[in-house]
Amino acid sequence: MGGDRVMKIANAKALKAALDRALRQVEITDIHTHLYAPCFRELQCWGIDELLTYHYLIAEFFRASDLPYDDFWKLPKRGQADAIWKALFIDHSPLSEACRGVLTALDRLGLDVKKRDLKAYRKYFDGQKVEKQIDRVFEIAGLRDCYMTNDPFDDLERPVWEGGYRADARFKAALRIDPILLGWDKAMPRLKEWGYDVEPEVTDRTAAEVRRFLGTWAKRMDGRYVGVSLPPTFAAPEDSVTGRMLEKAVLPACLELELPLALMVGVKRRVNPGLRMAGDAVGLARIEPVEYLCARYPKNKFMLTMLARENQHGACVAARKFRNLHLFGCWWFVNNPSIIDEIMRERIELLGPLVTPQHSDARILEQVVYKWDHSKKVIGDVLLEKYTDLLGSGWTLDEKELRRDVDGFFGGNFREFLKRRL
Ligand code: RAT
Ligand code: ZN
Repeated sequence: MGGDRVMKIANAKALKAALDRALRQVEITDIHTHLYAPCFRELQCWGIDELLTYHYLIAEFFRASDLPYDDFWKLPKRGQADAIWKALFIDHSPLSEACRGVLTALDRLGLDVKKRDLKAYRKYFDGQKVEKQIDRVFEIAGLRDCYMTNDPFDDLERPVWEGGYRADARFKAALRIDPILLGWDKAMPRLKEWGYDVEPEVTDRTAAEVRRFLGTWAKRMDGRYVGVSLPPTFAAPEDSVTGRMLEKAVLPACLELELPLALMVGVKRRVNPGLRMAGDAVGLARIEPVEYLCARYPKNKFMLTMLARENQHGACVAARKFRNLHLFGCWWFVNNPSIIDEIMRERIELLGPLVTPQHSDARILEQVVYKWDHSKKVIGDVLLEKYTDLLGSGWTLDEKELRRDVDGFFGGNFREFLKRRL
């Protein structure tokens, strides 16, 4: 019986008000983005021309225009943005999620979208300094911090890590290892060049050297997890370079470094190469490789997000079976209100509150504004329904408990997972 008595939530109106407050005040940890800390300078994309030339919009542009691909790619960034603005916002209504996102971001930044005045938007962004813009965007989006995607094979990013990196608590590192697992033929010569004694085959020596490489980079970056995006054909166990590298090098390194491995499964790269980065698509993956990894490596932690809508249910069931598996995000083609709604329901119904329902995948700074605005709305609506059902059973709840849950959904659960002992 402490003096700290918290009022129970008494009725539907109080529930809605408490939930709205919790959602408004929650400080979000965005666990997968392509944003960069300020020291990476021009690697961080921001502003209206970058927003308009986001690869989601480029894919949509080519459906609305008959401009040949190469002619588009030859245009300067502003020219590309002009073409996209005209095709997707003026000649057609900007109804898609990616188009609506641009408008939400502009609106929340205080720009008048009714005017459809691209020149005025450019003028506004031209007058901003990126450091200040980061502060402003983080504040509007309600972001406490985010995880970057950090690739040691990226020739623009690597030099910053090797000299000039300045930590910023808002930007945490995640070591991205796609080249090691999916492009060993190209990664191998680079590792050799950097002084690692590696060969095309995953010999014991090569695996040990890859572990050394991962350890060096995880420590240099203070990486908080290791990540890879995988094709729908991803298999484990598998008698292949990928399979051997995963089990002989990556998982032992993750265990030793106490870092989870984030599996992002289901992307088919370059289905339409003419679209470049916008040409990736989705395929149905199998859940068995994830189950195998979680069962075979119970001391390793795994994070999982899947790209196909049809894979979401299986992913929830897998997460029920393995406490070393943390589900996160509605990734890319499933980051749409109708699908977020469905996935959020599935996850809550099968897993209760212990998931991370969303990450932004933002590449352009201002995207976090819309990605979180739109997702919070959908997640909030589902939560309202679920808490209403809960109160309908006769259960009672106070605002502190509600906040605990909401904080968990938007970052707390992930932090708990990172700390969890297995
Ligand atoms: O969502 C995206 O922007 C994709 O292009 C990918 O980067 C994907 O999220 C990934 O991390 O592989
Ligand atoms: Zn991503």
